[in-house]
Amino acid sequence: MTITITAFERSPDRGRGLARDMRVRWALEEVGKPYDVRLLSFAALKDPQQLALNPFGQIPTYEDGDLGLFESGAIVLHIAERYAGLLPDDANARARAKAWMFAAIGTVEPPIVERSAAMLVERDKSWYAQRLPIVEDRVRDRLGQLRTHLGDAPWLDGEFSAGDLLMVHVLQRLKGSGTLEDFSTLAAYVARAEARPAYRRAFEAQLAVFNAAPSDR
Ligand code: GTB
Repeated sequence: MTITITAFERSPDRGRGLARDMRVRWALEEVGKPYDVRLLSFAALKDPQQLALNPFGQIPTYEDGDLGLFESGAIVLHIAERYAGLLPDDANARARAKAWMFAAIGTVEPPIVERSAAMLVERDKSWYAQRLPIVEDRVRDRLGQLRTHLGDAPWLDGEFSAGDLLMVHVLQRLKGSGTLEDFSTLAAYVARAEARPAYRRAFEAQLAVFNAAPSDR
């Protein structure tokens, strides 16, 4: 039975690989598992069949035989636990890699998403000029702490792991804003991950979907 994941039929990120199916594609490429993709419109995300897989009506979902999963972090963790290549064998190193997965999603991603959301929906609000620097500072605090931890190391804890995969995907949302670029070691960390063949394959696959979508551009 082939693994099936879901993704946008036309991603709002315009093929930049920022939607969360990219994490799952990348993880599957890292462990060498082929997968099918069911492409969905925004409306189809709310179909009963899709809500049975993800009650929040979002991509990505993951199906493998009897197993249906949602939440990109849980899906990447499942892939990393089931197939070799994304978690170390040593029990303590494995636990630390999982801590980095949670840190990416639970500690670093929230201020980055808050910043994106503020820029998207609060730009015309009276408080925007006051609020944006506050939100931006929260992001920069986290990036500074991450930079201190990373130091000169290539990855967060030894070999590349699922923790790096999620952290890099979280950081990518800041690319081109100037914020990530101000933290040159983190920008280099992201670039190092993007050079991985598995990342390239996943990126090209999601880009091909966007390029094939009917255009209203
Ligand atoms: N916590 C969930 C997870 O990690 O799986 C969050 C999943 C999620 O946010 N999915 C979004 C979705 O399905 C797509 S990825 N939204 C449709 C809906 O809620 O109706 C989020 C996303 C969208 C667009 C960009 N972008 O344009 O840059 C980046 C990220």
